Amino acid sequence: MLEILLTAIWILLPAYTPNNFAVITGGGKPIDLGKNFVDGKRILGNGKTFRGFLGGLAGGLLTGVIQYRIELLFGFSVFSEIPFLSALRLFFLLSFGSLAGDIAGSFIKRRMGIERGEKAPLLDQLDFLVVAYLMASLHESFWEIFTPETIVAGIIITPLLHRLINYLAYLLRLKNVPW
Ligand code: CTP
Ligand code: MG
Ligand code: K
Repeated sequence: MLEILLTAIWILLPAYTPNNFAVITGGGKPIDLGKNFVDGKRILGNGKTFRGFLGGLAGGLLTGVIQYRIELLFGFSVFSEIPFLSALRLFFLLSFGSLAGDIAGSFIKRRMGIERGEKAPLLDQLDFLVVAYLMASLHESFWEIFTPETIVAGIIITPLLHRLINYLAYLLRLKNVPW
């Protein structure tokens, strides 16, 4: 049980860290270029920026590469089950999927009339995860690394971890609100 939880967290780290890196690197030109949707509200809002996206992607890739090194160093294999370049493509899919899911979440929030930075329970915590899973499932070795148990464990544990991590980011004054 604990092993499944820890494995799920380990596998999902390249999907978790992009949003934290985005908080640090974000700012500047918004991805929606400041434009409104047909409903007169912003398409995505100022919380989704190119710099945040690119920093997040770089951060997710870096996380995966470090994890791969740690596995080789300490002699266990989750990602190192597959060759490095193949793992690198999986890190990309997890990070990119995470950021794309976060953008999709903002799009939905704006359509629901929820302002940038306002919380949307469950949506905020699962948007990035669902799209990260979908993107990762495009990888040929997806089922060598993910199991149905780790996938379900990820869905259960992520909202809890998300709250914990955002609260820490808030305490560290990286975020203005604890969600
Ligand atoms: N961020 C960014 N670019 C992204 C994602 C995040 O610049 N693609 C930065 C922004 O500074 C954002 C912060 O990370 O404010 C926190 O991300 P998030 O909570 O997803 O954004 P919110 O500001 O809460 O906006 P939204 O309501 O649209 O989720
Ligand atoms: Mg937010
Ligand atoms: K979000």
